[in-house]
Amino acid sequence: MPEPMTQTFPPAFLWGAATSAYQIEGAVGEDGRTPSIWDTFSHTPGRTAGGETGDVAVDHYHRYRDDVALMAELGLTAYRFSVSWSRVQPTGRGPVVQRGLDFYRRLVDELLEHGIKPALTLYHWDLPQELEDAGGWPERDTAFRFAEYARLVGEALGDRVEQWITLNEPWCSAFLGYGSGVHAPGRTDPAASLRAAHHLNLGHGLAVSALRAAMPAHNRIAVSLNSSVVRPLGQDPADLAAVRRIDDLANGIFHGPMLHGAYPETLLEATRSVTDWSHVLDTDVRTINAPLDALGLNYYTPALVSAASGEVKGPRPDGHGASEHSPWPCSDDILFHQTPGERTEMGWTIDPTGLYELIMRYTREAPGLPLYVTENGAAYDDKPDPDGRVHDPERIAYLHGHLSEVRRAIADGADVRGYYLWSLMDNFEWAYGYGKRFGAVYVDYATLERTPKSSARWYGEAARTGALPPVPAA
Ligand code: PNW
Repeated sequence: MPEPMTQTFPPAFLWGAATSAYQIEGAVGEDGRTPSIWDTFSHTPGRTAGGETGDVAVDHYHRYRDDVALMAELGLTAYRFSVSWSRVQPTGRGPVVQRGLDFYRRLVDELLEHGIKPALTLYHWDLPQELEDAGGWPERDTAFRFAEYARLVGEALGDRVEQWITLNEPWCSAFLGYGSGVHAPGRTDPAASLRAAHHLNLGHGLAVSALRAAMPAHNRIAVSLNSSVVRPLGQDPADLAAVRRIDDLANGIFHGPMLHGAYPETLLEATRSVTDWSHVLDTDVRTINAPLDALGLNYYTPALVSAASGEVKGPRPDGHGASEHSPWPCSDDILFHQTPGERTEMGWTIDPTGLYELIMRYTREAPGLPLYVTENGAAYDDKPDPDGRVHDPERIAYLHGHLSEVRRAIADGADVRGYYLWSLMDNFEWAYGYGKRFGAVYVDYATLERTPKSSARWYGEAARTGALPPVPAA
């Protein structure tokens, strides 16, 4: 049977957009906020493209009302944002700064008034610098600090935010932050990256329990993982073993303890040369295994790997930025390849079936757990036309392709409750600075004026009708 012309979604499906605090807020020195590791990192020469920082970003801290009004005008029904830890608890410990918390209360109230469901991420990579100075995520205490911060935010906003996300992409925090060093804090120590991963897990588990105690029982708690789709270049056993290793390091290291109550044995074995895992205490995995109400999947592109036949040195094309240090501990015998096909400005291959595979995998591995696509999107070199409009047919095609796969997964039995496109508007793309535009809304960085791209209109129509509009001819 041919595909029906209109692809409809369940009536309660959430049509959202996502952002994160450091990427959009600016106002880094206001209302008591202190530096996070991303302030320090972006102000360190050579760390970000052109030395760009989030000092002003897109000034969302001052423009949030207009931004919420724009979301409502477009027709979005959900918005995923993150809280800046050092705005709320500047030293990473001790009492809250009320002015910092108030910003998020105002933002949430504004969203609710416009009928937009907030989804709050507690940690999107901006650790208070003071906690990094005390050792950061490789230190066990950071997990306890995170749980306390989670409790404070839960107590303050649990009455108005129902959807909570503990961590965003702990893989990036651990392995780009402490392994390859392309993200803050820029450390390059494989053993520290593995300890960081465990303490992020532990912080997540402790935070889930802290939130449960601090909030109304009907609130839902999730985590957002950049779960990778890892494919073998060939079919020989060495390539399949390479897939296994990278799958353990990308996925199993988080969803093992979170969803199945154990780290994969193969992961522990493969990393023995850098850690004996003695930082994992007996009861930790039980703590991390705290029941969740939903799982967030962030998806951009699949990975394609093979066993290396010779010695490999230097940066490798794994799409994780340029560094001589690999984010993958104990994996110098594995090669990353470019998946064939069209790519976005990030150099990431467009592969919507990967999203289907990912959703179906978690449908099998975490039966009964509702799924959300908490990030998916593409960077393109968008420019306004002479008339000021911004046409981005590539992004519409990207969104259409991926949303079609979400719908196919739902038709095949997956319980996907919503989709958050990355990102609402152009913003600070971490080490790449402002050069990579992921927004559905264009931002003119000279004036900070916002202009919805044609993809924002297209997506808004999908949100309003619950079905994918046709893709305009390019
Ligand atoms: C995610 N990688 O980042 C983040 O959650 C967003 O803040 C970010 O803007 C977005 O995706 C686009 O990059 C990632 O190297 C950064 O695999 C790097 C990787 C994955 C996700």
